[in-house]
Amino acid sequence: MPETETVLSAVADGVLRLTLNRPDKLNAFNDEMHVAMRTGLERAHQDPAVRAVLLTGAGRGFCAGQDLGDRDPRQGGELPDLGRTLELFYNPLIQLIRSLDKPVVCAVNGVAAGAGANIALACDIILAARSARFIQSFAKIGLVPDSGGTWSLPHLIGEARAKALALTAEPIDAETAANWGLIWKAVDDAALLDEAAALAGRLAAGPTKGLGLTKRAIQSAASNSLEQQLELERDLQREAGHSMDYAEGVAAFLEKRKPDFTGQ
Ligand code: LHQ
Repeated sequence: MPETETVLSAVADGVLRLTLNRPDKLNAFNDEMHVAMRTGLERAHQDPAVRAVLLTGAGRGFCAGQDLGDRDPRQGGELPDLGRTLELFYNPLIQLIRSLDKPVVCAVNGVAAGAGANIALACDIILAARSARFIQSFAKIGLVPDSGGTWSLPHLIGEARAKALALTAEPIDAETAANWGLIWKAVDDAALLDEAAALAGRLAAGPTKGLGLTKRAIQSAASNSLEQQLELERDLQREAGHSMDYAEGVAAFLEKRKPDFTGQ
């Protein structure tokens, strides 16, 4: 894997930590950073040693979305095809997070704006520093929320709040985001990374197969009827029941000891 500076990548105890690393730009995405994120997430898909992902940002911000200097309309010439940018970079990024059959924890360490906010929302469990803010900045520059924002916002917080956030671009703080159900919880700034790392570590030591199937089932609920969902649960439970971690989990329970899950 190429060692890139725009995304720091390290695996320890089953957790792949990806740290967005353009702190001077509040970790806004340029093309190089997109490629580095893609590489990191593809590794998460392929490497059995990776059993959970922790995504965070370096410096005072989490991510300010697209680097607007990279798409400067003042430079003249042909107008950029932003749809192409989504097709090439943002859409595959969101799909890589959602389709990963391992948990993705996001530690939102500071401001999350534009696509940066919606990348955070695509993760499975989101913790945010109390000082962090979530901003659907798109309206300020005449764009439409992307990176799944127009899907995740109404699903998570309902149409009324989704529209207000997207149309006004008003920031909300971490506490409000947690109270609304946009994220899991707000954490004291100093405790954020330790708490998120501990959570990711716990998940990485868990029954990876079952956790991955659980993620898939919950994500399927948005487009399934109850009947379809019950059938899906049947199929996924069948698969989970054939995992070694199920056998280990039950054995450990009956033997009154801690389970030693291998992820198989
Ligand atoms: C930045 C950025 C940034 C460059 C801060 N770019 N430098 C998809 C398809 C294709 C194209 C378009 O976009 C998309 C998706 C999107 O993400 S669109 C939304 C793009 N993001 C934004 O509109 C957010 C822009 N940033 C801001 O509004 C503010 O920076 C926030 C509210 C995030 C933070 O404000 P402050 O805490 O006051 O920090 P700051 O504004 O002073 O920023 C610090 C530095 O970071 C500053 O650079 P400088 O050299 O002056 O210190 C900013 O220019 C730079 N920066 N965001 N997106």
